[in-house]
Amino acid sequence: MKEVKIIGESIPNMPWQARPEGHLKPLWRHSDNPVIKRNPAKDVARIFNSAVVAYEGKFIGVFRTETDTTRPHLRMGYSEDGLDWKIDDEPIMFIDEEGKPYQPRYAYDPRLVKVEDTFYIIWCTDFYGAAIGVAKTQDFKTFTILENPFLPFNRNGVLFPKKINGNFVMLSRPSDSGHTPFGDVFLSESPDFVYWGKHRHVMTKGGEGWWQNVKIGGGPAPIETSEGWLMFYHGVTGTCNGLVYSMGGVILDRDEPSKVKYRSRNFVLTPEEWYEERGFVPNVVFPCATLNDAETGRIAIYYGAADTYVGVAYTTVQDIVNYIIDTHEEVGDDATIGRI
Ligand code: BMA
Repeated sequence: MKEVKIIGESIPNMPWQARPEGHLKPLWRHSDNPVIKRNPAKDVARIFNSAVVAYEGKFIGVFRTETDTTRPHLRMGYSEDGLDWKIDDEPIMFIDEEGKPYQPRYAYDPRLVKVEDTFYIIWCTDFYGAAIGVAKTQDFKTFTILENPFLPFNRNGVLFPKKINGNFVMLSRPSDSGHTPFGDVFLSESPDFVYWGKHRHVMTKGGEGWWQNVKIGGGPAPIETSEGWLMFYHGVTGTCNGLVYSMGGVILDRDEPSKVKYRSRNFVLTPEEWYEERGFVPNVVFPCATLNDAETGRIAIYYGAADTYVGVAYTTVQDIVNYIIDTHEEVGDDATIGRI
């Protein structure tokens, strides 16, 4: 087993349960999943695909909430322990860069990432169709919407938690206007969070594993480790009963993250429990955030389950990185920077 370390902060009070005895898989689920159940807040029918961070000794999150209209929007939530969440009664109210109110028509699948002293929210927004929306906050009171980084159609914007070679780096998954039947992960850089370029292809769908043969999309913000950037992502396959969303694991090069170093041919989590198999959209696990403890190597993954619930799964950096290395395969242009 390779010795692997998380490079980053420690969160000693993050949620954690040890690997159950005899459990052989790379991830294990929180014993009291789902941690967010149906009808969890005022006028909210379902919360899923949501993002959390450690904040001032506690936990704070941006949640994909759906009311009885089923149109998604974002709300803040707060937790002492990262498991029991109090969700705001109202949506996040955004302003534009001139200070005027500016509400997205819909907002879903948020990621929440701290770079230097600023928290960025990245979500799927309406910009003449599905596209990446971005906003920033420093105090979780004022939320400023920034320029749309990319043209439509695009989803799964995932920001790296630190600048690389002086630039912000964001993954995304260019797509179409509907339930995209294709899609690879790309990377773009920006010196100022306004102009994005140096676009690169990171990874393609497919390979030995059928679970990711229709499309893939980035997940939580990548975790810096001594082996490279560890990222969980979703991979989708088609069946006679519709799409199935599983979770994969990949390690990207630390200095040139458009190069894939290792990628598991196996899913690391797939719908197996009732709350993943049954719900508004059956058979979906969709990771959007992790909490990581550099001191112990513990990782807690927050994932949407069946477009209805929030689940938590655990692993350690040592276990998951070694699993990805042991089961890795090279697919397409994984080994290149992806410029052609
Ligand atoms: C994707 C997104 C996700 C959702 C998934 C499964 O296209 O819309 O929000 O979890 O489909 O329905």
